[in-house]
Amino acid sequence: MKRRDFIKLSSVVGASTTIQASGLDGWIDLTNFDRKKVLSANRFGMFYATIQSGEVIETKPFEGDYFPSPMIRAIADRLQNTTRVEYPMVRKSYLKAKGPSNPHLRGKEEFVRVSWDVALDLAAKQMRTTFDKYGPESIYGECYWWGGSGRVSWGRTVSRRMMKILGGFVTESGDYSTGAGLVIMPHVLGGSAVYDTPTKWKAIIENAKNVVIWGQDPIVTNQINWAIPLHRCFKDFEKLQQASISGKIKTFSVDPRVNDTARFLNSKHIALRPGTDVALMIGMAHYLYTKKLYDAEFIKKYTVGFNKFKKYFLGEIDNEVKDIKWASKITGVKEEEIAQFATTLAKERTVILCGRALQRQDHGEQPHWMCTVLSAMLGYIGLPGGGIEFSLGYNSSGATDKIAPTIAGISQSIPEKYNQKYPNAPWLKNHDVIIPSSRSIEALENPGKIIEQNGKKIKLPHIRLMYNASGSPLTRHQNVNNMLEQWKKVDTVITAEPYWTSTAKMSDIVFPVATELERVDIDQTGSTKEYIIARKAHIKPAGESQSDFWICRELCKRWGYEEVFTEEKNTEFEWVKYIYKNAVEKANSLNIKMSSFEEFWEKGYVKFEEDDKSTENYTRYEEFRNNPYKHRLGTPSGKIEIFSPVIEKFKYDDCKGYPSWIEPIEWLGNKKAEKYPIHIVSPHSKYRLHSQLNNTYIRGLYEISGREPLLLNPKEAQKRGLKQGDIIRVFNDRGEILAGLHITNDVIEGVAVMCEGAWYSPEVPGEKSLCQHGNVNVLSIDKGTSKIAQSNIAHTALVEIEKYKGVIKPINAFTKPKILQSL
Ligand SMILES: Nc1nc2c(c(=O)[nH]1)N[C@H]1C(S)=C(S)[C@@H](COP(=O)(O)OP(=O)(O)OC[C@H]3O[C@@H](n4cnc5c(=O)[nH]c(N)nc54)[C@H](O)[C@@H]3O)O[C@H]1N2
Ligand SMILES: Nc1nc2c(c(=O)[nH]1)N[C@H]1C(S)=C(S)[C@@H](COP(=O)(O)OP(=O)(O)OC[C@H]3O[C@@H](n4cnc5c(=O)[nH]c(N)nc54)[C@H](O)[C@@H]3O)O[C@H]1N2
Ligand SMILES: [Mo]
Repeated sequence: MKRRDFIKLSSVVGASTTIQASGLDGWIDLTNFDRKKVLSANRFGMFYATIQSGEVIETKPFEGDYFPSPMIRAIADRLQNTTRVEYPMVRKSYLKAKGPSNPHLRGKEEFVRVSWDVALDLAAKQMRTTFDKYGPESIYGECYWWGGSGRVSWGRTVSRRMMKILGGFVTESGDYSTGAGLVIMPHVLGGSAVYDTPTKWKAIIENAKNVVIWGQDPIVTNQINWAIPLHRCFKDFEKLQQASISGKIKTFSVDPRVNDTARFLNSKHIALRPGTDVALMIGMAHYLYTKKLYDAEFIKKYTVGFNKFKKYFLGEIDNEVKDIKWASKITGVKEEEIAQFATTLAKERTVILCGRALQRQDHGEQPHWMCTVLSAMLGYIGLPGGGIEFSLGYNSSGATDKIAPTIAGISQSIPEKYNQKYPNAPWLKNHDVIIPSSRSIEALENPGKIIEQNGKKIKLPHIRLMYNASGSPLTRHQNVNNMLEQWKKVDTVITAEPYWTSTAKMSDIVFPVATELERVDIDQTGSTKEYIIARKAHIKPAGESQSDFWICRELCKRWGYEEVFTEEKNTEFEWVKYIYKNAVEKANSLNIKMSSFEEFWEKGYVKFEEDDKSTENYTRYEEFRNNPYKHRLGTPSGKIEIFSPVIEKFKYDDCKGYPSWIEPIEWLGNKKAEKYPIHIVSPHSKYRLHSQLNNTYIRGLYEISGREPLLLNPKEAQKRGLKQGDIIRVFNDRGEILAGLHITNDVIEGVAVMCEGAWYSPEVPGEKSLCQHGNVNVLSIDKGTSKIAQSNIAHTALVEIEKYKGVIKPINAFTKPKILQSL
C-alpha cells in the first residue's frame, strides 16, 4: 500500500491506525530497545535528547548554546507526562446533543473518548454553522504565542490560517506582552520601539557609564525566546557584570524587589512601590530641570512640546508641583535618593532599559512615554552607550547578527490562485474582527459595547465559539472568576492542547496535540540567525495526538478546502523542504552556500559562521541624532513628541497630550489599600514559560508546601503572624488562592511577588472558588490600560494575606478529568 493511501485509510478507521500513519517521510524509524542521541529544539533552546525504547530519557543542552537554560532538563518529563491529553475528547452533554448543551457543566462533567472523525466532524460542523449564522464576529481565535513553535506546525499560525479559510474570526491587535507600549510609542518615537532592533550590547559595554534596568529581569526573561534561543546575550551580561563589579559601569535596578538580574549585576536597587514609576520619573524630570542638569540643547533640537510638559511638572496646570518631595510621597523612594539617582544619570552617559512590566499596568502607556522624556532630558539618545531601549532585554537580542537568510513559514494569507478557483469562498466575503488583545472576555460580558482605542471606536463582537490553541486563557487572562462566568455564555469551546490544562478541562471538544519531538518541522535560532534546525519526529506522539497542522487541515478538508490549507504541499515534511529551498535561494543572494537538503536533514542543522560586521556597533537613533532633518522619526513632527497634538485631540480622561501621573485603579496610595494593603505583582518565572513546565518535576524544586511561592517582606509576615513555609490565603473581592510563603528582604514592605502561570486548581471546578495551587490571575483585574491602548493591567492589584485555616484539599490541577470510554 502506498503511504498516501495508508493515511486515507487511517483517517477513516481512526483510532488504532493513526499512530502508524506517523511513519511518513521525514519521520525517524523507531527501533525499540536501542539508545540514541538526537538533536532538536524548542523555545527553551537547542538540545540533545537521549531516546531509549521510544522514550526520551534525558535531555542535554546543545554545545553551541552560549548559556543553556536549566529548563531544558525538564523536557523528557514534559513529553512523557501524566497530564497529556491522549485521545480526542468531547464533554458528555455536548456529545449527547451533538452540539452545544449545558455550558454550565463545563469543568464538572465527564469527557467521553471519541475517534478523531467524531471529534473533527463535530467541531467542523459547529464552526461552519456558527460562522454561517453569525459571521466572523462569532468565532474567537486569539490563539496565543507560546505553545509549540516551528515554521510549519506552530499552533498559532495554522489555527488562524484555518479560521481564515473558514471565513474570518475575532483576532487581536497588539499582545499581552507589550500592548500599551505598541500603541503609545508610534506617537512618541514614531515606531513600535518595543519590537525594533535594539542597540548592540558591544556599543553599550564599551561606552556606557550608567546602565539602568527599569522594571525588567533579563537574566530570567532571556531564558526563553519567541524563536529558538541560543542565549548569546548572556555572554554580554557577563561582561556587564564584570564592568559593574569593577566599577567601570554603574548598574541600577528600579523594581519593587531585588530581582535575579540586580543580584547578578550587583546593581544599586531603587526600590519603589509598584505602579508608581511615572511619578518617580516626573520627580526626576522636575529635579533635572530646576537644577539645570538637563540637556536643553537636545530637547530643543530633537523634541517637541517640552514647554507644555514643563508647565505640568512645575504645577502651573493643576497647582501641584511635581518635585522630588511629591515623587517620594507617591513612590516611597527617599528624596535624597531620587536627587542622587537623577544627578548620577545626568552627569555621565546613561542608557535606560525600559521593561515591559511597567506597561502591563493601569495607564501602562505613561511609563514608556515618560521614560522616553526622561531619557531625552538626559540627552544621550543616539550616542553609543546612551539613550533608551525597549527591546534590548528580550529574546537574546543585542548580539552581533550572522550573515544568514531568514527562513519563511506557513502564513495566514491565502494565495491568489485559490481566490480565483473558489470565487464564492467564505474568506473572500468576510473580514476578521480586530479587538485589542486581552479584551475578549470583556466582549463576552458586553457584546456590542463600543470601546475607544487610539482615536477609534471599536464594537466588541458577540463571540459564540472559541478555538484555543498554543495558549491557555485560564492562566493567561486576568480575573479568572469573572472569566468562568462569562465563559458560560459561549456555545462551544474547542481546545487543541497536548495537556489537560485548566483551559482544556473547561472545553467541549479537546484535540490532543503532538508537540516537539513528536512531529516534523524546521526552525531557526533567534535573534542572530546562527542556525537553521531540522526538527524531526523522534518519538511517537502520545496516544493518538496529532500536530496542529494535521488537525487544522482535517477541519479545512471537512469544509472542502483542504488544498487551500495545504497549498498542495501535503505533508509537513513537504513544507519543510519548500522552506529550506526558499532559504537556499535567499542564501544565494547573500553569497552564502548552504548544504543540500539531504545533508541538512541528516546533520540536523546548518550553521552560519560569519558575523555581520555592519551591525556590530549599531546604536539606535544615531542617524537621527546626526541629522534629524534627513532621518526624521515617524512621528507627525519627525521629532520625539513630549507633547502629542494627536493624543491631545482624542480628549481622553485617562491619557493627556503629555505623559502624566494618573492614579492606578488599585495601588498602595488609594483607599482600597485600607482593606487590601498588599500590592501583588506577578512577574514571569525563571522555572517555566508562563504555565508551561509547571506540570514537570521542576515544580517540586521551588514550590513551598506544595503551592506556588509568594514572596513577602519579614515585617508584613510578622504583622500577620506568618512563618516561612506557611500555607497562606491570598484574597481580594475578585477571588482567593492559596500560596506557599517565602519570607525575604528582597521584597519591599507592602508588596507581594507571585509568578504568573501556576496551574489553576479550583476547589469547585467551573465556579468561583478557592484555587488550591496559586493561579495569581484569580486576583488580577480585567480592565484595559486606557482608551489609548486598552491593553491588560496584570501587575495592578491589591490583596490581603492571612494564614490559611481551612481544610487543605488535594490539588486537582495535575489530574486528568473523569473520562468515559463511551457514552
Ligand atoms: N498575572 C499575569 N498574567 C500574565 C502576565 C503577567 O505578567 N502577569 N503576562 C502575560 C503575557 S506577557 C503573556 S505573553 C501571556 C502568556 O500566555 P500564554 O501564551 O497563554 O501562556 P502559556 O502558558 O505559555 O500557554 C501556552 C499553551 O500552549 C500549550 N502548548 C504547548 N505546545 C503546544 C502545541 O504544540 N500546540 C498547541 N496547540 N498547544 C501547545 C501549552 O500546554 C500551554 O497550555 O500571559 C499573560 N498573563
Ligand atoms: N523564564 C521566562 N522568561 C520569559 C517568560 C517566561 O514566562 N519565563 N515570558 C516571556 C514573555 S511572553 C514576556 S512578555 C517577557 C516579560 O518580561 P517583563 O515584562 O520584563 O517581565 P516581568 O517578569 O513581568 O517583570 C520584570 C520585572 O519587573 C518588576 N516589576 C513589576 N511591577 C513593577 C513596577 O510597577 N515597577 C517596576 N519598576 N518594576 C516592576 C518585576 O518585579 C520584575 O523583576 O518575558 C519573556 N521571558
Ligand atoms: Mo508576553
